[in-house]
Amino acid sequence: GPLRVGVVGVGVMGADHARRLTSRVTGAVLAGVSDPFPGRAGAVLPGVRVFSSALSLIGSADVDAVLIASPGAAHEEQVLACLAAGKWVLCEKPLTLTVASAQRLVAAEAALPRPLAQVGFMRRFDPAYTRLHGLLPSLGRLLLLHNIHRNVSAPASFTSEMIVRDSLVHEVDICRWLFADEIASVSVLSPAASGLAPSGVQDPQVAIFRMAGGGIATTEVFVNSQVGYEVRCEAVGETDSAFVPASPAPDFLVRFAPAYDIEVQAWVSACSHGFVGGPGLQDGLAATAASEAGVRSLRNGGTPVAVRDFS
Ligand code: ISE
Repeated sequence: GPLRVGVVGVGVMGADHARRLTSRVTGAVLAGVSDPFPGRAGAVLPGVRVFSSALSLIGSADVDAVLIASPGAAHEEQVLACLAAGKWVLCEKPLTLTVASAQRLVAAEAALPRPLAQVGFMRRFDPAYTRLHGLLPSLGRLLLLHNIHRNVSAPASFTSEMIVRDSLVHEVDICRWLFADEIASVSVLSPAASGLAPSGVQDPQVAIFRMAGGGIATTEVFVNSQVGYEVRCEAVGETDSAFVPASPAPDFLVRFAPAYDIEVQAWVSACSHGFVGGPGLQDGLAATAASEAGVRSLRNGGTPVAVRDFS
């Protein structure tokens, strides 16, 4: 029968995934949802089954696979519960907020007969990014990446640190993937803050990643840009360049709808065939290590901070 998927956390992202699972994804059914706010859970879709907690959903005999869309701080306990129960899991980014926490997940999965977890770095599934990845061999050795990542606005609760951990983390993963290399050090600079960002929030930020092999990636991340949801990526090689154009969208749910659809469909299909593909816990750990360095750099006036190497 179809893969029975439970969704943990139905904020903006989890609610979108719940709708995706019931409408556009084939081979899966939505087995139920959980959320700390039960009213929000029940309101996601008519007739949806609401579990009283994340752990009761994960432990349910009616759930084969779990899509975790709770905040990052809740992920460790929930992913560990999935691994202990032998459930497939797709965990939204950021995997965890600390390296130690991500390492516990990697260790728990390594003790299992096979990997069960995928991390929600959906840009790897976006058609424009996939195309750029495919063009890389024709650009000569990759030297530089230039990224722009703008949101119209962020919730008032979105701190300077979250700009690194929740937003910039996408470029962290994309740079590791496109360079096929690890990030050696991170600098996060704070230009003059926009007066339209909440007071005290360093927005925009400019990040510089030095790759272990010598490449460099620059990223502007500006989450209260007012302008639109704009994500671009230009790759500069020795002989040619290519880019992911900014395709105008109001927000990430719209801009990356195809990426989320392809990601979740690929996950469902893989689990149904007994494996997980896509970015895994090791990628989540590497991203958390880079974010940790980024947060430290941000606090230290943009000085480069070395990234712990777990490759
Ligand atoms: C959000 O969590 C995302 O993942 C989006 O892709 C990103 O653009 C946004 O800045 C984050 O808050």
